[in-house]
Amino acid sequence: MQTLNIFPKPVSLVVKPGTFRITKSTPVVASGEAQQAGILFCDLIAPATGLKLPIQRNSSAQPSIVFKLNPSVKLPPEGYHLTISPKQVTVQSPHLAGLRHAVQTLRQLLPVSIYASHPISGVDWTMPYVEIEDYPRFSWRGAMLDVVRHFMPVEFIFRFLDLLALHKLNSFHWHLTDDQGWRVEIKKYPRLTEVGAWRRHTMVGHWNENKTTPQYDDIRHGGYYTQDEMRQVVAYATRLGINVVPEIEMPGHAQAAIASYPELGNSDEKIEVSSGWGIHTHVYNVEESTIKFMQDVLEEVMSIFPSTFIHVGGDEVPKQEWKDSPRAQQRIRELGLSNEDELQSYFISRMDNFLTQHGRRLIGWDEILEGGLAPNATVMSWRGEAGGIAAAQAGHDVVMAPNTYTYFDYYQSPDNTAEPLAIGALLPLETVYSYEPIPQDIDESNIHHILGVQGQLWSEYIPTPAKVEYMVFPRLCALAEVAWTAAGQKDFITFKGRLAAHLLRLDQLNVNYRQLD
Ligand code: TNX
Repeated sequence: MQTLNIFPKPVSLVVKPGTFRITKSTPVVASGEAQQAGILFCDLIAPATGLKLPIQRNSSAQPSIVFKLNPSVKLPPEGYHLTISPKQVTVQSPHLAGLRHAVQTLRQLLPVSIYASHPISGVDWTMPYVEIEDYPRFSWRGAMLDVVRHFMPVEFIFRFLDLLALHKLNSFHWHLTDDQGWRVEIKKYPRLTEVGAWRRHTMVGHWNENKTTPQYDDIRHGGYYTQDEMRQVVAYATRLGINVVPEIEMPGHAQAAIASYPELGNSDEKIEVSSGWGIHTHVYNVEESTIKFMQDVLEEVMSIFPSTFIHVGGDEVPKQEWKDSPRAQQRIRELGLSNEDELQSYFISRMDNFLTQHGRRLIGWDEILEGGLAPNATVMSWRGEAGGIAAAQAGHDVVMAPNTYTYFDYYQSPDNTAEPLAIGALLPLETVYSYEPIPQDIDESNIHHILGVQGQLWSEYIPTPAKVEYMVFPRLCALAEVAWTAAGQKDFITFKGRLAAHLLRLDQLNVNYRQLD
């Protein structure tokens, strides 16, 4: 009997003696919406097995693999029930999301070469008899990827989504705009990508070593995603059970947009798309025309991304330009506000109203709390947990993304010299695993506001997909378990053992993960 290593660890798992064998004539039985899960299963096992399993609507007598949407199975959201017995594999869930997670579990029950990209001969495609009941602890299980500081080709986005789904993560936060580039095609404002998607060159080495005489390479860098490509990404993600949350930064991290449309800025200074790192001083002005511009952008963004949540950034907004600008000061008075923090809140509130009117929900980094939180806003808490706690206590939803536990751009080992260049700090695997997303100081009645947890990959020092994989894995495996598995079921020692076996799957997929210590 093979060792069982379902990842993240399921709620309950009972193994029985015996195995179920998949052959070329094993039918997959699914009807209605459940067919989507059946097709996903067939598609995912086809490359390694070389099998094209027949898909049927109705059950037949022979051994078969059945996917069933069953509203009477009582399970929390995204839960599934899986039984493998001599005659039948049965997957049941009240929701399609649960059936999709079960597909990933089934794949993990097969021999590890199921993850190969080409047919492997001489393997018996068997799964042990099991009884599994499984559901996630949190509804937001996310990963953020910054494709601005370094552009990532769309093919890699598909691969990244595959890897998220494998870990039962369900939210892909796509950081699409920043000082160093604008990566979303917006039909109404073509200069955002004609100008804003490109920078002349890029800083070489660490920002700390570049403060006096910055060094740059001589390579133009950039790229963007067309609306068609982004729609393909959304479709691909949906099929895997992943929601794509786009992020359009405002009112800071705006230099690429201001370089494209200078009227969005606060001065006549000619600025370029940034080539360096750190917090930038150029922010949007708060003219009505700029608010309209951002809402036009959001309108196109909403037409591409069906996600309820739309991320508007809101982090790291230096207030100096607003302090220095007579126009911004006049706006503060006109709007009856008392300071620049409130001006930022005003900006975000206008977006909150706009998104709410369109049936969407605004989410932003915890700085959106500073001048007063917009009424319907959800907070992503990155500067530790304080912002998340304050927001939850005030009755707002929260996604926990504290840098101290979830920033995968930090070093993985205290011995930096043996590691590729990173932004700094230290975040070892064990620290990620130890994270408890529900802080002690939240009242019982507000705990439900903690939607979940998310890992972040900022890409200042991450120029290639291979390095993304190095920084993300295996830390994302730990985060997946933080997000899925009940706190009482977690144990780092046994996790590490299971992880070693799980990494064999990533080997088959040629994931460039960091080796375990
Ligand atoms: C802070 S986290 C930022 C990013 C940087 C990151 C580097 C956040 C909301 N803003 O702009 O890339 O630190 O770790």
